[in-house]
Amino acid sequence: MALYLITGVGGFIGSSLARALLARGEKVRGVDNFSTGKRENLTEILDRIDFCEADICDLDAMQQACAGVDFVLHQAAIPSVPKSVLDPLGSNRANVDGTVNVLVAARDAKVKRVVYAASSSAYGDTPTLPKHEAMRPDPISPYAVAKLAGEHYMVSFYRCYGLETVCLRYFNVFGPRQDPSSPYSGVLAKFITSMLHGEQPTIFGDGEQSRDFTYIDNVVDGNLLACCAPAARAAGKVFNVATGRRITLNETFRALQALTSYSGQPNYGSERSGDIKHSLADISRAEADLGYRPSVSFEDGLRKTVEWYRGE
Ligand code: UD2
Repeated sequence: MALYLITGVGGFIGSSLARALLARGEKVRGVDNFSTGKRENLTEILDRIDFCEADICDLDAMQQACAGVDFVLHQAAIPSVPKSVLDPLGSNRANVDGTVNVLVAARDAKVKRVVYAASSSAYGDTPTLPKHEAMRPDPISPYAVAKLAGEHYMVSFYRCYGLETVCLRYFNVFGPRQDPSSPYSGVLAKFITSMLHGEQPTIFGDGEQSRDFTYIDNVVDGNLLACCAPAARAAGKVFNVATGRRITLNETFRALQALTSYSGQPNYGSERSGDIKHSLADISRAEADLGYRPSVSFEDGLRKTVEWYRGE
């Protein structure tokens, strides 16, 4: 049994990781400042995790949180392209300063490995598809820059201090518990909840932008594999975690029409600043070095997610 620290444990991804680890009989400690995470996500597991309400920018709190920890799953972030365009300083503070704090605390506590929630946004709008890890990053939004800076810090802490770090570039994660309520929420959480309520969703742009939408269970698998992969294959490296298929927002809307019985049409608004047009991952590196395989397809994940929001 190992002790895992999850930063951002109240978030959609962090709380899913906590559930999966508890189900495997592992010990979980978690921190969250509830800036984007939610207490409700922890309701039925709070008595089984060692939880501390703390900000990752608080170095003392991170040092306490890292004491005795084997693995850190660093998920805490302000995860939004448009929010970072409005508030680049806030994005930098949480996503860069916070990450360096976590790394310093993990290094000093002699944690075995840190797995970091990196972002597909690092690739930017380069025309080459699929995106593979050897490509030169070309971030557009402040969020993408901050997430990429976090990756570089991860690699730097491996090179300079020998702290084993693994960066997982998540591609548009979706699934149960993703918060639909903020204007900055992920598109699928927003679309599903509005369509289930009979409300018209808004597509920013022409809807022909595409994403490699990745169901949460695949991301959980990626994290668990990243913790146990041999250091020679994983430490100091960056991996795409995705499905390896892309779908446009227009296609997604039609798939959701069938699943939610929404009969209206989308409202088309103006394109969002900082957005990228197409995103698709090459997942061969994660397959080869981590033994990663996406176990849940986009269609199955979408169905499970709709069922969850419907309360089934
Ligand atoms: C980026 C990253 C993703 C993750 C995420 C964190 C890319 C390709 N992906 O996601 O991996 O790090 O940031 O937030 O950079 N949209 C609508 N209507 C809405 C909401 C969104 O049309 O009501 C559009 C939006 O303009 C975009 C697409 O849907 O074209 C996806 O938007 P998103 O905010 O769900 O995720 P994205 O791609 O910014």
